[in-house]
Amino acid sequence: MADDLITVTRPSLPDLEKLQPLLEEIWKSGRLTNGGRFHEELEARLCEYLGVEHLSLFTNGTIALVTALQAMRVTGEVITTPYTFAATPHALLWNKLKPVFVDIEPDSFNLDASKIEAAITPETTAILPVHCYGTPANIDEIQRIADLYGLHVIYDAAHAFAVRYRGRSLLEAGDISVLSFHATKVFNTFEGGALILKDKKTKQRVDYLKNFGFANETTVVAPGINGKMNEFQAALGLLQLEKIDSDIRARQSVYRKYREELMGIEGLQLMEEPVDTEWNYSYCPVLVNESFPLSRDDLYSEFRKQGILVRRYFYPLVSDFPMYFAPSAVFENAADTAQRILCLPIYSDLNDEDFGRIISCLREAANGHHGASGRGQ
Ligand code: T4K
Repeated sequence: MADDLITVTRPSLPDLEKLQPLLEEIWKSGRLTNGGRFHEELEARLCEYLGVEHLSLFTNGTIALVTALQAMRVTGEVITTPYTFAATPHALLWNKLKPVFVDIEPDSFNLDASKIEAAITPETTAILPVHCYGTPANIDEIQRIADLYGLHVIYDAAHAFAVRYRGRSLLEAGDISVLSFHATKVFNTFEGGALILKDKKTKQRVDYLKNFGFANETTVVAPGINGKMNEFQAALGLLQLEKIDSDIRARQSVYRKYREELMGIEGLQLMEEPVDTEWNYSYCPVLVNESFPLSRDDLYSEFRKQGILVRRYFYPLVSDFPMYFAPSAVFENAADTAQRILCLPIYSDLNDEDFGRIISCLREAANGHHGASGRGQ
């Protein structure tokens, strides 16, 4: 394997010198966590930037998701997608909720809203869709169903930082949206996350829940968790926010270069940019179709041999994990997508040389000039 690995993503970081004065301030004040000045400032700045009214910062996206379900007092069964990262259904199990998986649409990779109603039972209290790869889920239809059946909608928007849909923040959809600021995300604070909330009262409840349930020094209103973002993460977030627009523009340009290159390669299908959407280009998902000479897994191995660490997000399906597996459950589109998906490297400073290596590997595979044996051999 080559020394100069290309990974599926690489975090964007601010100049280290810019962080130094903020760290000095933290050191001087001795305020390290529990709602310090940087935490408060980042909440305000993110609301402004994202175009939302209420936001609560978290130590990571998973704890934020666990807390969102608790905040909405979700019980019983929750309808969700099998085509997602483990954190989505795990957050349900942490709340002793039962995930009920519903298949995805083949093009958007998002929950198929037309199949939700058939999965609703008297125990259903919420829908937990994912805006997979930052592509908006079918928010109108999901809301219509939720209103009809009296269900909560909590969006796992871990991939959807800064995504705008029909001129508004996508994060306004549903009762709560959950963001991740993990190192691998478009906007990162090393680890981190946030909840986008509809009103002051819910924001207050969430702020209590992420601090063990403390409403004040002596009153604990619920068995909350420690989900607080610390001052280091928040200070870093303020610097990350200064360059987020240029980071997204750089990702867009990488994505569009992929589009040009992939148009000439039979059997590879790059995800379409969603319509009416200001996208964040967080992932570069490609379907490896039957007409491509190599199977998805052979292409994956070929990349790895050349030191290019592409990923199969999301394979295997979470519904195939032992804690969720139901032998009779078949999610046709999700299963098919999980077998064909490959996420190519995308990040803001992916340079021309590395991009060239990725494309050469794809071209060689397309032309049969590689070590792998090809389909059916
Ligand atoms: N909901 C959804 C839909 C999600 O996708 C996620 C997270 C969550 C909820 C939960 O949010 P958090 O609790 O994480 O805030 C990664 C991430 O760990 C995970 O955050 C993300 N989804 C998931 C899709 O991807 P892995 O196991 O693939 O990460 P890893 O360590 O293999 O990293 C992938 C590549 O990124 C590495 O090859 C190199 C690069 N990388 C990674 C890290 C951690 C870096 O260059 N620097 C780094 O520090 O899960």
